[in-house]
Amino acid sequence: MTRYSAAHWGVYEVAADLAGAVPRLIPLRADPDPNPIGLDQLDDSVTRLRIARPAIRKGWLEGRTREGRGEEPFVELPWDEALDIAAAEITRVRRDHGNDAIFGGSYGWSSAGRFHHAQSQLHRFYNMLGGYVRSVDSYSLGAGRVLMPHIATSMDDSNASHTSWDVLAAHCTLFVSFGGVPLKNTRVSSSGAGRHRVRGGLRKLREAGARIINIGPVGDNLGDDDAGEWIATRPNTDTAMLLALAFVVLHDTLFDRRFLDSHTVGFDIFRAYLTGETDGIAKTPGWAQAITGVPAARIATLGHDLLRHRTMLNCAWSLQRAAHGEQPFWALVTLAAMVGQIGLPGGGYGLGYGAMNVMGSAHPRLPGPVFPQGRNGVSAFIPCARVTDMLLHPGERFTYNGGVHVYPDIRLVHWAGGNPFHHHQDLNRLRQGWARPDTIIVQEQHWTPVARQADIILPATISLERDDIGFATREGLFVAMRQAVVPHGEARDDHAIFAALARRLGVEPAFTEGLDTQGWLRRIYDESAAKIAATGLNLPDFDHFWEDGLIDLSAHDAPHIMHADFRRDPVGHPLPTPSGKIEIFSKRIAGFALADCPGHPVWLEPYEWLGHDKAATYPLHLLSDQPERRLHSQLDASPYSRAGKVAGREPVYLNPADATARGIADGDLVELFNDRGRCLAGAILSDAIMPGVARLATGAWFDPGPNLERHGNPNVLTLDRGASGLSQGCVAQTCLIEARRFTGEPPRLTIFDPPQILPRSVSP
Ligand SMILES: Nc1nc2c(c(=O)[nH]1)N[C@H]1C(S)=C(S)[C@@H](COP(=O)(O)OP(=O)(O)OC[C@H]3O[C@@H](n4cnc5c(=O)[nH]c(N)nc54)[C@H](O)[C@@H]3O)O[C@H]1N2
Ligand SMILES: Nc1nc2c(c(=O)[nH]1)N[C@H]1C(S)=C(S)[C@@H](COP(=O)(O)OP(=O)(O)OC[C@H]3O[C@@H](n4cnc5c(=O)[nH]c(N)nc54)[C@H](O)[C@@H]3O)O[C@H]1N2
Ligand SMILES: [Mo]
Repeated sequence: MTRYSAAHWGVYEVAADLAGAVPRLIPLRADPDPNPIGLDQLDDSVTRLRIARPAIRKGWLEGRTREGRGEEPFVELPWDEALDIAAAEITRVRRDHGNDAIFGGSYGWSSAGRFHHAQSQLHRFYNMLGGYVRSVDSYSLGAGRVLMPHIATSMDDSNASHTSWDVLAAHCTLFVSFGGVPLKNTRVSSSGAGRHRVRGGLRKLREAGARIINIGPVGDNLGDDDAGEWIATRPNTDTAMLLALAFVVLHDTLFDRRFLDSHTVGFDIFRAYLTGETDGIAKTPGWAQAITGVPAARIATLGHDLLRHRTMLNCAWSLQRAAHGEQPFWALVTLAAMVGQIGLPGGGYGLGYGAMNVMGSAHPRLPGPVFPQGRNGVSAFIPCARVTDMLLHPGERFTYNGGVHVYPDIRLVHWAGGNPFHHHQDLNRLRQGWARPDTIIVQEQHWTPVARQADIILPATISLERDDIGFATREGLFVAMRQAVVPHGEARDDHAIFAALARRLGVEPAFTEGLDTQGWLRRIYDESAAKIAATGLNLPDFDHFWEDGLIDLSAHDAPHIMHADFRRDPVGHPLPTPSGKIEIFSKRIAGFALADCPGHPVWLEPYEWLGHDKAATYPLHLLSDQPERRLHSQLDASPYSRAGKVAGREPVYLNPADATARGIADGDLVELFNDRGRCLAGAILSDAIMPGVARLATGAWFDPGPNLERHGNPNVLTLDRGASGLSQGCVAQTCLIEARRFTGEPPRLTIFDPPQILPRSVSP
């Protein structure tokens, strides 16, 4: 019997059951392009940072202080005592302030298993108690998730219905991608990557003779063996480029309105803007050259090419993690509609072919197992990236998707399965907000930066220490994740932690429904299997699945073309927009009357960019992209992640011209800074990054020292502001900085040392 473990970064086989020895992980044999990220999950370097026992920050334990978060030592307690204290605090906050003083948004990627999904467990727990303040949307797609249902279809639907790679290889002759298709990002899929397909997909496309063009500030974004063409553009200016391409298409002899007339609404209002009738500015290639830095002739040639090929226009998600992030997505869909190939094989648009492994999958789309969360009795919510605003400004108003809402007054934060000291922008500002609630409870596996910022820390098991089911949309596998090792120390499953809290709070029967883990796994599997049976596909029963370990659905693969039904019959297969068509002009969005997101795609200046006055002081645009050797901050202590560091810090990629001008050589320790913060990084000089741009991946564990983050966490530099009044999405990619060589004595990294832990006896 083979044991398997599913993780966001891939499926692994757990090799050998030698008594006592730590099992070895090997990639799934069926995976043509395995991902090394997850192989070190049981490595000593990772295990030594596990949290062994419940602990409470000393000042909180002794006097309920708020000061000292992130600085004081922790005191270890027996589980029963820690749970009693946590339950009493939840009770106090509910009684004195109400459930809407509890923030359970708890954003983050936690683990891939469908039952032990920490947020789902947390949400169900608080729902049984009457509810909690939730968060909506994602850091990944803050602007996209709000915009897309108004103009085409939801992001979930879009992500699961991209034209498959086999169809692209057979039909597409021009693949134009803003932000490229960085293979590093396709290493993972939310809820578990199966077979890694994108390297092969890109290669087949290229071998079939398609031209592949990468547009953006980073040149090596088309895979390892695939040079492609690179058009370097200034960060955050893609909308201007897209508008100029639309201008060229509009004036081309091959431009044909038929698709626009039959499948879209509002083109003429947009056209008046494009030609300058409404604002006096024609969005010509010359106009765009001044903004993007791309020669007008290059834009014009590309614009004409779009109509002379079977063209797929794609855009990375990063483009919408920026000021006015709605605009590049909207402009891309609009341009694709003008080219007229949406719904044709190999043509149209893609939103994120390079964002995750799932994009372009031909595996069947099936309803997987879900752990039911129940109903939330609290209506207050925030868009997830407004967390610091909420903590700092209770009672203040914010706009979101056409409504006006008020930030709640949070007294208790309970986080499980996410790392805000990884994911949030402007971490120095987050620390100010984080100091305000009375109490912070964190459930974590490792002494991560967020674990160290807790008052009450409850240690959770990792996937390999518990039974679960792995399943991800269009990844083609059900995985029986059988426990492979015993839990570390006294770590407990998140479900067990919440069940124990629920017992103390009188809601255990509602929370567990009398089922244990095996009972739940059976139930959520059977529910999923019943839904799938209704589509004509019969899964084995639970016992056979559990015994076999894997269900491989790839025999049911089928080529897929996004929007094919809609193209064929827009009346019979309307889109879920108000008009049923693609909305180039959205009456609904126009009705929200937002200056920063009007009714059709527009160019709006980013809050910070290379064309901004601020660039005189901070002349480098910082891109903080997804890390190649990790999933966000997970497994940063692993040998694989650490092998990518330079001078012990996260690498920052600089153009040799920018580096030389600052006296920075390859391998130097550098300081990156702006008004918001300062961090160290290790320099890598590269011609694949355009002058004026710096690239520092996310995920180095936050290691704050006095006025200097020691490890290379870009979020001490990034801007914490909403993308627009529509979405309030995060704007991580809108950030100016300056760099200089670091000359002092390099401070020691401390974040990979476990924190100071005191025995119980020193406290009352
Ligand atoms: N500057 C900048 N910032 C960004 C981005 C960017 O592009 N630039 N990207 C953003 C994006 S797209 C995202 S999605 C976010 C990601 O942000 P997060 O999802 O918050 O990042 P992770 O490091 O994956 O954090 C997951 C945490 O959950 C813990 N965990 C894993 N499994 C379990 C479990 O079973 N139980 C419990 N209790 N805990 C568990 C892990 O130890 C880890 O600390 O970051 C965002 N931040
Ligand atoms: N290995 C690994 N893979 C991951 C993740 C991870 O942590 N590790 N995280 C996953 C998650 S949660 C998400 S949401 C996806 C995110 O997927 P993306 O948003 O696509 O990922 P990024 O790496 O942030 O950005 C992709 C590329 O966009 C380019 N770019 C940045 N700004 C601009 C711009 O203004 N214009 C243009 N044209 N290009 C720009 C950069 O060159 C960058 O390499 O990745 C997923 N994949
Ligand atoms: Mo993400």
